[in-house]
This record gives sequence, structure tokens and C-alpha cells, in this order.
Amino acid sequence: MRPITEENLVTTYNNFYEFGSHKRIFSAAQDLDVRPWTVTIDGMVEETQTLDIDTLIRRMSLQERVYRLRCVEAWSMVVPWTGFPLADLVALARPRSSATFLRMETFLQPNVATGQRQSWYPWPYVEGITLAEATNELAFLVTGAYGKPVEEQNGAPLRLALPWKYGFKSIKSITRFTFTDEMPSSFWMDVAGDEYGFWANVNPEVPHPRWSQATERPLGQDDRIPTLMFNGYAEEVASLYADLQGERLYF
Ligand SMILES: Nc1nc2c(c(=O)[nH]1)N[C@H]1C(S)=C(S)[C@@H](COP(=O)(O)O)O[C@H]1N2
Ligand SMILES: [Mo]
Repeated sequence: MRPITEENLVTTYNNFYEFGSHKRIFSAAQDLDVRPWTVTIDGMVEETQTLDIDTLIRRMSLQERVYRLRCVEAWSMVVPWTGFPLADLVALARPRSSATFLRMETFLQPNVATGQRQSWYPWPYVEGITLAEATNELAFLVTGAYGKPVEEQNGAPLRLALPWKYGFKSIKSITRFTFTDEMPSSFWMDVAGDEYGFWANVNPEVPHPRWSQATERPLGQDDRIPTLMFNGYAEEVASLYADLQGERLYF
């Protein structure tokens, strides 16, 4: 429904606090070595696995998906990602039937990522979702963008894309997937739990405590446009939340 964002905007306007708490981190992020890279799958699984990133990618069948991303700061973009469904990684992991949540973790390398020397932040960056969300067909693991390997600043070599949730849920440069039966806390819940919660589904009618979420500014455009319920993906995901009405689903 919306035009694809210009590639050079997507690769030069970023949130990646490991490299600084501002938008121009793209050159600093080039220092991240994305090969060799290993991904660990552990917790409530049949067997703990540590996989080389290229071995993992070769086992998956890659596809391209054009997704919207809506940052909680009220800017947005449309990106052609390459990758594979998160459900395929869950299948590879063989979680035990008792596992109900998936916790994901980013690298910890304060020698390279100078933002990680800011000791008031709870490094490493962590995010979590339910297994029902992780196996929804929209949940996607990104290895590429614009037909090329994804750039460091966008979360190389492996980042999540959850298009119906605020952008901070789409964790970058993942090193660990842990299956658990406890709702994980997250980086932003630990920094400011009154402003950022576990669910963080996009809802234009529920304002952030400090600003409205009704509209957004697409990167490269001056005019604001309306924000859509579940960022426009209600048909695919609303059923996940039908029985959870008591929860703070929208921040
Ligand atoms: N590890 C990590 N992942 C992260 C972040 C971060 O600071 N560190 N920022 C999040 C936020 S707030 C947004 S909006 C998106 C931005 O993705 P982009 O820079 O590719 O646009 O990444 C998310 N993933
Ligand atoms: Mo964000």
C-alpha cells in the first residue's frame, strides 16, 4: 500500500543503541565483525545447538518480503527484507511442549560497540515474544535487504522483523535464542518499564505517555500519515490477542 523507502535512508537513519543513542550510527556500526558469527539456541529445547550463521542460512529457504516498520518514536519505513520465517528456526530448535516464550539476545562487545560502555544501560539488548507470536507467519528473521546482505547498521547478520509491533521489538544482530516458560523482560522494559512493555503492538489510539501514536512520518516524506491498527497487519495477527484483553497490549 505504501512506497518502498529509499535504500540510502534506511541505511543511514537508524536506532542501534550499541553504537550510540542517536540516528547517525552507520559508520560506527561498520566496526562490527559479522563473520565468523555463531547463534546459540538453548533453554527448553530437545538439545542445545550452536550454529555458524552461514550453516544456519544454508539450511533455510530464503524469501523476500516487503514490510512496514513503525518506530515508537513515530517515524516509519517500508523495506524489502530477505530472510526466512522465524517459525522455521523454531522448528529447527525443537522446543519442548512446556516452552511458551522466546527470548532473544544481541552481542555484547563493548570494545567495538562503544554504546555498550554506557553502563547505565542493561546490556546486552534483549527482546522477548510468545511462541504463538514467534510462529505467526509474519514473524521473520532478516539476513538481507534490498537484494543484498543486510548492512551492519540494520542488524547484520541476523535481525528480527515483527511488522505489527513497535520497531524496538525487532532486535538486531542476534546471538542467542532461548526458549522458556517465563515471560522475558526486555532491554526497554528494564530501562523504562512505565513507557515500554512486553507486548508493544502498534495501536494509533493508545498514546505513548509523552506523545501521540495517531500518525507517523515516513522516512523521506514531509507529510505525516495515519498509523494503522497493528501497523496494518490486523488481519494476520489480531487473533493472537483475542483472549488477552486484560494485558497492556499496546505499549
Ligand atoms: N540490538 C538492537 N536492536 C534494535 C535496536 C537497538 O538499539 N539495538 N533498536 C530498535 C529500534 S528502537 C528500532 S526502531 C529498530 C530500527 O531498525 P533500523 O535501524 O534498521 O531502522 O531496531 C530495533 N532493534
Ligand atoms: Mo524504535
